Amino acid sequence: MVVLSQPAQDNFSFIKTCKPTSSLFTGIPVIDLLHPHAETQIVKACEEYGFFKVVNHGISMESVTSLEAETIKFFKLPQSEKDKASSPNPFGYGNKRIGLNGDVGWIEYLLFSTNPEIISQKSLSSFPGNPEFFWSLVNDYVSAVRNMASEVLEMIADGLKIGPRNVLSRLLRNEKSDSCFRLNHYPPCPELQALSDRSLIGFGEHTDPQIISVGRSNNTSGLQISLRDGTWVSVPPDQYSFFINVGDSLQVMTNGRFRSVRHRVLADNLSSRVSMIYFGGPPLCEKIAPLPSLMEEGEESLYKEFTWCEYKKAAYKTRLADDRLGLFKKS
Ligand code: GA4
Repeated sequence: MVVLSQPAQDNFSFIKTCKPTSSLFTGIPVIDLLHPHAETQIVKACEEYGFFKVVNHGISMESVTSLEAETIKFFKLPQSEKDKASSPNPFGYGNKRIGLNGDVGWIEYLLFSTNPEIISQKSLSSFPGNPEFFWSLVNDYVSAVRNMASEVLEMIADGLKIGPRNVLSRLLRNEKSDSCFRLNHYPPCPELQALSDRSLIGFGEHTDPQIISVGRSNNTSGLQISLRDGTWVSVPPDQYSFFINVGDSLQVMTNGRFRSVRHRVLADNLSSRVSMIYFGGPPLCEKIAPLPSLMEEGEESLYKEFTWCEYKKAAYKTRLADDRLGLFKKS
């Protein structure tokens, strides 16, 4: 069990709580990427849950464990040191505040853009410890995960029987891909358990705006997804696998066939949760619209036309739990 120190300010009265669910959901689709019918299984999982776990993913655990170890070291630093990593507007170190519109959670995190044009040298030079080493671990990890996510998107194109095979993956592989990466630390909160029988919300419910997200965590539970009927279920942790979720943009590109999954994270009472998530997004100027090859004859787009830049701009004006796609639905 990893137990890191608490973030500086330990007043949690302004952070939302919910009833803890102790049982873990056993129905999460598990996709073996080497299985001969993996493509069909992935499409089914994206339609039903917008979420699945991948095994036999080909990513070396070495890059995962080294990055996790450095991340834990970072979050163990004194608050004053962590604050040097620049504040999250939106990239940098953040503590409890999420986004720009008043959302809070029982979390501290590092949020980076993977777009080399956006990574400012300033935030890197003020980063405590050995920023070059940290950055090289992040880069190695992100390129491995981006590769795997691109392969999954190619399998999705195969499963949907549309071409070209890179119709989706080209967006992530594009050097202008506007993707980001976050390292999260959800400290344990034993005081709250002593006071009541509630769980603190680490990261409130939301959908991811991008195309596809690839996450993993240490062996601590907390991630929950919302099923089609609105029930929240807890995802069993698995530190050796990756969890993939469909983002809003992929829901639009499949004209609603795939589901951008609502999810949230609850803080654990006793152990620290450390997670790393890559959010694969398209280039800023990319038009987000249903793939023509997927549309049936006479089928109309459910959404108004927009570029990723327009969607992102609108998303950053919303609160975490808002229905962002609702803003772009045709009436
Ligand atoms: C949700 C998915 C990613 O974590 C993220 C988040 C971003 C942020 O933390 O700055 C947002 C959130 C996320 C969606 C709505 C806006 C923007 C916080 C928020 C309230 C990095 C992203 O791309 O969108």
